[in-house]
Amino acid sequence: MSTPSLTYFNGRGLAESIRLILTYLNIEFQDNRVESITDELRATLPYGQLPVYKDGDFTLAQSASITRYIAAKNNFDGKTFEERATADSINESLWDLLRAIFKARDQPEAEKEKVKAVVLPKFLAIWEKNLEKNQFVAGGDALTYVDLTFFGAIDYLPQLGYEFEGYPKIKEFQARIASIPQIKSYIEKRPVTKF
Ligand SMILES: N[C@@H](CCC(=O)N[C@@H](CS)C(=O)NCC(=O)O)C(=O)O
Repeated sequence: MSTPSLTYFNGRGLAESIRLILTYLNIEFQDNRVESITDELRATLPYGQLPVYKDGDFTLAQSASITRYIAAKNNFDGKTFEERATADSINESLWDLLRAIFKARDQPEAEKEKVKAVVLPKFLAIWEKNLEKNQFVAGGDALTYVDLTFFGAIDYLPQLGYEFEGYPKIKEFQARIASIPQIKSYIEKRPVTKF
């Protein structure tokens, strides 16, 4: 069996959650980090964009779909319909926040302040409440991929310029995931990137 490959730019962006899931699952993968999308590469991309995941003859684009594919293939997407749907729902909420943050990057300062003062606290409060009730983000009795995507997003916030305080359950969760041996070792070794 060939080693799967993940191709993205040299940054966390839309690919870090995929890297974290693969790392947690101890799946060896080629972490291809490109400077740009050459015409040759673009011709192989289903939507002309990155990330792209290749697993044998199977090529998959769209970051959230890649995470779900890897999770489903490795029984890491939840044990019940409800757990899987909750994982999916929270995963989407992470992207709602990250997309708002990415969009604000090219906007006037007031837009970034709005994300800081309104959008970010809204999501953090919801996720904090969830973790007051549940040990795992999707609510079951074991980790699922969304624990890793959630960790990836929370852990990314300071690099994106959004520090946060006052959410003890989220901080506790972040520390818990960061201490998982393979995640700890990955974080220690991963390249320091601009984005
Ligand atoms: N919905 C897609 C968005 C992919 C996307 O916007 N990729 C960007 C990088 S973050 C890209 O490839 N930009 C280069 C280009 O469009 O030429 C996903 O989640 O994978």
